[in-house]
Amino acid sequence: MFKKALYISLSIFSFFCLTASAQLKTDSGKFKIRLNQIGFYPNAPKIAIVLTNKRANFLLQTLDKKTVFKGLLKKSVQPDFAGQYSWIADFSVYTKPGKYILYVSGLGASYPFSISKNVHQQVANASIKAFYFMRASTPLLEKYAGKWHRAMGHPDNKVLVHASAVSEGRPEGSLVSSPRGWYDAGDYNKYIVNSGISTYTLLSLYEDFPEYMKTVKLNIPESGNGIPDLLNETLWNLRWMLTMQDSIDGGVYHKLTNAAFDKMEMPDKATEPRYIIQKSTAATLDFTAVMAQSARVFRQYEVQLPGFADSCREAAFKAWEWAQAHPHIIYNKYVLNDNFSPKITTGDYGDGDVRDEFIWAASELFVTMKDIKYAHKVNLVPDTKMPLPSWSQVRVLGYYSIARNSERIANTGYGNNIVEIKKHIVAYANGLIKDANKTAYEAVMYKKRANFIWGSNSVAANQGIALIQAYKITNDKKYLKYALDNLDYILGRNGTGYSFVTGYGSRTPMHPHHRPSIADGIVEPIPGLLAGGANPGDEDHIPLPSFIPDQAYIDNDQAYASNEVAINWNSPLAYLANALEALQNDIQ
Ligand code: G3I
Ligand code: 9MR
Repeated sequence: MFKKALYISLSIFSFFCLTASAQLKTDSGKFKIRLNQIGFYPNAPKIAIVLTNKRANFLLQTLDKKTVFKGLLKKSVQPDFAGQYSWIADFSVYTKPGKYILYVSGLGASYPFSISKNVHQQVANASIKAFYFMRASTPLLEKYAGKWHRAMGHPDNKVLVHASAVSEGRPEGSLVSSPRGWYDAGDYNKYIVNSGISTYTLLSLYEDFPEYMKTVKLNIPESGNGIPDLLNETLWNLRWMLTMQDSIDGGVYHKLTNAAFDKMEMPDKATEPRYIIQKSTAATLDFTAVMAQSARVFRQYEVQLPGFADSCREAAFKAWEWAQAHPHIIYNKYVLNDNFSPKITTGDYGDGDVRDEFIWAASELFVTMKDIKYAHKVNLVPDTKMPLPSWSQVRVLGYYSIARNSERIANTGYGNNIVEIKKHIVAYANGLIKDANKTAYEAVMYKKRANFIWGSNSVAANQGIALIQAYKITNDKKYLKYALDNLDYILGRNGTGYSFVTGYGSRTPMHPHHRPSIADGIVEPIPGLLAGGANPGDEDHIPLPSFIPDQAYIDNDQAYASNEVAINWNSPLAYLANALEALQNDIQ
């Protein structure tokens, strides 16, 4: 009976989906004109990608169909991953604020968009507010969460010590309290490794743009307490992270999790037992780095948060010592599950190579303590490689910190190395932008197929961060244009035609793999969340409409390999969107 009802409702659902997508295909201007669906800064570059096979005119029109600019499509220099050339509508010279559409004869009109100052302000704010919606251990009240208000889930004040996590004073099955923190993603678990880069990225947004970030108000419970809201939100996770350290030996647990992923239910219904799982070197070093960074950031808020910066610094020291003594404790789910029960089948964030974690942790301690001994403890620059940051590759996060704090550490005797690190960052950015304009979507993201992995949108956003670092080092405005191209990519100028941020754009994910968005009975998913993005890997085995790298995406709530959300994807989006808002007058 249930199955039959499910079948009928699925059929009706698929009918509507097919009808909707057929409609979109016939409404081909909306589908075939790919642009940032939010809009453009008046003085910045403005392009759209038009999927057509011949040169044509395009018109920029007001919403009441008045043509304000006319141009000719230009053919892309290179084809896309499917071998198709695209056509580019460039209307950068038009600068008058307003609401517009692009019209291409034979195709029709694009989605409407704005030309205005602060054009990304709302999506930028929402990308940080999204973290509030990810909070564990607290109810989300209507005055902050609007229609997405919900009951408290996961108090996490009685978390079981898993057999893998046993230590002096903490026998198996004993209880620890580890509340707060953000849910990692579409699941309800909390992982230190992924919290590391996510929290760092938000703190870095503050370190790079403190004056701008002080003006950003998010309407969260702490708003108005004298601390910028970005930092207030970050504190929610930092306070959780601090509880994940074993205060006796300084080691940090890899994760706090259920044994298996929860059903698609609301947080307060998901009441399976929670465990802290084995300490790991990666988690401990990521923790060291974030606590060291946090100690220097929150030093300025001593009045509001007496003692907090000191607690972070002490936690960082203890964690660093543990990592020295345990340099290769790797989280490996197979080893873990062969030796302990219950078996733990949630996310891994396992990383067998912790050399980059040592570099990052040492860099942050060096910058915070202004003490070169940390820079000498680990060879910070073993070679000239600059791997793009991700949860498993954190080396360059340390370099960004060194570069952004170069004045702070100017007298430590590390001088030439700082110059070298800055050069490497700039060289990396130069590599990213080389020939990016020749790609079919005129974006850095389009240079390599290999960018289209699980969480590909975070690749685009992290490339944007690298470009902004290069701008900060050189003051050369050209980098900002390329950073903006990748934001345009995320907001609609891409092979899927989606703006990947829930609630921001005309065609946005409606079915992200995100338990509250699935279970809350509200049509619109929680806003401000970045979907993982195009990924031909198809690890979830949900049939994709295409395996062409930049088109391999489906808005299906089971499709976790392309349509999940995650804190380490939202944080670089938050960085990129807010940084560009802060720098909007410099984009050329
Ligand atoms: O980096 C390699 C790349 O070199 C290679 O070309 C490519 C080809 O497959 O694979 C790339 O690795 C992939 C990696 O993601 C990229 O970051 C792996 O195949 C892929 O399995 C791995 O997926 C990770 C996934 O967990 C499965 O472990 C994602 O990074 C990671 O974001 C995701 O994280 C999950 C948590 O476990 C649980 N919570 C949700 C969260 C988001 O989905
Ligand atoms: O919901 C889980 C998501 O957070 C993970 O990224 C993903 C991959 O580890 O797994 C999801 O959980 C699925 C599980 O792996 C297999 N059974 C179905 C679960 C829900 O789709």
